[in-house]
Amino acid sequence: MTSKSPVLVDLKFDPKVVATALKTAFPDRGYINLADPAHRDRDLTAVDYALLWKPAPDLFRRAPNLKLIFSGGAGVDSLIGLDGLPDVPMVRFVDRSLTVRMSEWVALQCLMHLRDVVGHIQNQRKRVWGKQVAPEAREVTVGMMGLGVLAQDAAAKLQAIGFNVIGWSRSAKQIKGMQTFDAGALDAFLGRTDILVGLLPLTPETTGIYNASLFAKLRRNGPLGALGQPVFINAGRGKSQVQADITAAIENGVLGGASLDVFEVEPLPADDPLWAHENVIITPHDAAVSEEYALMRHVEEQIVRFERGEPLQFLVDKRRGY
Ligand code: NDP
Ligand code: OXD
Repeated sequence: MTSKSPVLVDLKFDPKVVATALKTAFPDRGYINLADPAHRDRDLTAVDYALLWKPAPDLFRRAPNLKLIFSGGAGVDSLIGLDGLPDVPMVRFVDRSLTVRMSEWVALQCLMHLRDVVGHIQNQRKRVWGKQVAPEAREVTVGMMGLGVLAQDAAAKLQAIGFNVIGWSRSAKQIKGMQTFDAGALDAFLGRTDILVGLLPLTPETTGIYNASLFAKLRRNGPLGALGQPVFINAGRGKSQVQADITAAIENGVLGGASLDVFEVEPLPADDPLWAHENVIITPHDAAVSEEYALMRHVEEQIVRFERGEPLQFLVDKRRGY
């Protein structure tokens, strides 16, 4: 009987959490965890599988016989384009818990802006009784840019709250209860959008897509109460946004507010002007973190499928870039 290949793990997550999750993972094949000093110098030439998030630059040279690569996250932009990336299938992380967390974050941000939570907190600190009459969610249109796994779940939850939700994606889609627009209909989509939610992967086409010209096409004088201007929310990738344009749009009133989980440079530098804007909500790329136990289970399940000759799930189309 041939022995099973261990799983090579190079995840730039919290090393303690990864080590704990690995204790019970891959019992019949084992693993090589490059974060563990005891594993660091192991021979990787016979390894078939690698689970990666921001891997070491020499990883593909040290592990030249990989058959399958797993992304430690839903996004694969940090893997695609890496020097030496072998031409083997790549599986990304799609997981219930990650999806649910993202939907919670998106719903939270939409409600924060709908109900001007920041304004209320400022009033509270000043002991001001500043009553506001917010629009109802149904009066507000949330436009989702990207209609993949995460955006579709978030959209359903926003609809349950009452928002009117529309969506835009590369290929045309039919989704119950939602007006959708394909790539060629971007301007029509933007012109109906009060709260823009970005859940796009980072590819050459989506780099810098959230810029001044796009913000200027969002619906103006919409129902967003005290704000009156559209809001931009992004949890996709930071390099899809032109950050200087967001700052300018907030300052010149093209945008009434923003919620950003991702940034051109992470961590967001301490001197970035976005930190200081009262109507910008910043979270440190933690809208939906990968849960390590679920990640290991997902990798195990896909390896079992692979070894049985069954089709893999959540395959990345490397040509498209996501
Ligand atoms: P999916 O691959 O399921 O969906 C991507 C969507 O974007 C699809 O609808 C796709 O269109 C659309 N799209 C891609 N390129 C274009 C384009 N050029 N023009 C128009 N639409 C485009 O991804 P997920 O929903 O799982 O994840 C989305 C992204 O969220 C990830 O790539 C990652 O960057 C980010 N993310 C962020 C996290 C965080 O904590 N902030 C956590 C997890 C993910 P089509 O349907 O036609 O293919
Ligand atoms: C991901 C992320 O892509 O956490 O999963 O950003």
